[in-house]
Amino acid sequence: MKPETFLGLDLSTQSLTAVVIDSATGDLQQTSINFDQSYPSYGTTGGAIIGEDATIVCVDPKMWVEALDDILGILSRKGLTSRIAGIAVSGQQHGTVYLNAETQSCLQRLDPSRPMIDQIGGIFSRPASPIWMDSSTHLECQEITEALGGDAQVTEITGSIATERFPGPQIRKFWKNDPLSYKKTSHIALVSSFVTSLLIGKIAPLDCGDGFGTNLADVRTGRWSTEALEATAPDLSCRLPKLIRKDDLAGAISDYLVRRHAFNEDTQVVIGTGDNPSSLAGLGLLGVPATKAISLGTSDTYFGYLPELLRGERTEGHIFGTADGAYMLLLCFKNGSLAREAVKDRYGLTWNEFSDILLKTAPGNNGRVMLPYFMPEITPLVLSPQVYRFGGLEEGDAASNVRAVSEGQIMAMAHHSRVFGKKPDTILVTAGASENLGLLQVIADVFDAEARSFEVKDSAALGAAIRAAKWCLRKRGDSRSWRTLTDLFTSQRHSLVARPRKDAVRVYRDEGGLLDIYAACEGFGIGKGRNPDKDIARFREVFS
Ligand code: XUL
Repeated sequence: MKPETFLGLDLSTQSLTAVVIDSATGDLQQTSINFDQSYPSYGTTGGAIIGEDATIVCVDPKMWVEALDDILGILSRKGLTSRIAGIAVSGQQHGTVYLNAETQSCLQRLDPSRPMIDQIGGIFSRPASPIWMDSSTHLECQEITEALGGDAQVTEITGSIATERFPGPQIRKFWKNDPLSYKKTSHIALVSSFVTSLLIGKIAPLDCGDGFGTNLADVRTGRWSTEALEATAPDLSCRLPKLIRKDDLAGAISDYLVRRHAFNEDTQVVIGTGDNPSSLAGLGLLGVPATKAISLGTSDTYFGYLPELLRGERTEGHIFGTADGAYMLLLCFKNGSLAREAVKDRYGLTWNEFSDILLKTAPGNNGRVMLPYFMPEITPLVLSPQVYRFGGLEEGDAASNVRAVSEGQIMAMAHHSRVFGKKPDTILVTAGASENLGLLQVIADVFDAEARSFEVKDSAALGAAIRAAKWCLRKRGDSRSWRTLTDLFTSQRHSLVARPRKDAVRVYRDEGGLLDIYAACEGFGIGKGRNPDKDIARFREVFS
């Protein structure tokens, strides 16, 4: 039978998910492996190892290798692999994998009768991969910024200010702290290109979706930036993968995987990308700038499509590339689901009870606001974790804390997303917490926009499968659009919708409303503003 299905693999923070789609029938099958549960010997919590110094967060990349071999084994035992025509990878962004000169030859000599992990232990020149949750490179960010001439210059070239979790500052720190291991490193991969390399049995290129989130590429040209590379570490260019502007072929699947997991030898592997650019494709938002997306996963992200680069100075938000060769803008909040979970668990609630509280309590929380920095935060930058409570928010009051953590998170998004300009009319909500109707209602009210949960929970894995499908189908002369492909896998499914409620919108968005109070609290919390108590008192007079 002609291979007709497409596989998307999403290696996210906590799990590896495989989505297999059939472009003829619209069928979709999904399987996941949770890292903490399946690989306890790697000692991860939530898929990561958080150091005593909470700014240091890493993973042993061998865990990802095991997970890949295992998930492909599951697909093979289900009889799915032989029909797969194309594969693409979505990876948690910014994580780096350090590989030595043996890598390529080792990947080509793998024996299909043995697990991958037993044969490739020797390719790593650094045992730990720093991941996106790491924020230990503040000093290196300052050094890079100074070398490039300031925040505005770094943003103009690389699309973001020098950012702690990005590969540039991470590589600089590695080179400074361990120059010998840096010397032994022949290839530096990102998570998406690393997993793609394992699929094709050779060093894979990197796409601009992930490549722009490095502080190393020039977003204006789509090439590695000589200035940024020089500001980062010596002889870096020969260690980085080839940078590719938009969807393209990475290579054919390796012989090892054909024989080990019964893939068809014609299976094509399309270039991988980061989980957020992949989600953008999966959500059907390529070419659709008016609708924005919120992903409520381990990290919360707010993102949208940009047909062209933003003009003017900016220090917030990150520019990444997209599968169609354009751009997206993204804000990332580290205290996402783990912060919500900390509050839920503190009061012994279920997710349904959490959602019910949000649906039953009053928007605005009578001026009680939380800044939920349970761990270091990315937006705004907070390196020492601390939970701030304002307006007399008592720690013992479960309902007020549930509302405060949710409003605090969503208002942070609304406040910082002003960098996008016009507010959206519709927001698609994806990832784990998108099933939570209470959170959807807070999003709708704070943004004054319809909030709609996305039908497929892992839009990043779906996006990867769609990227594989789009590339392979185009080669066969089938030019179905991104939107048509997404609709094929989503339009029959159920989705939750929350519409903005006029009175609630006023509480947040009128002058002196809770969004203004949030801005004052955040300014005070990060040491850049005055005490917000008087503003909160005025808010209560007007809105309570
Ligand atoms: C985005 C970011 C996270 C990771 C993990 O900049 O750091 O969203 O991609 O999902």
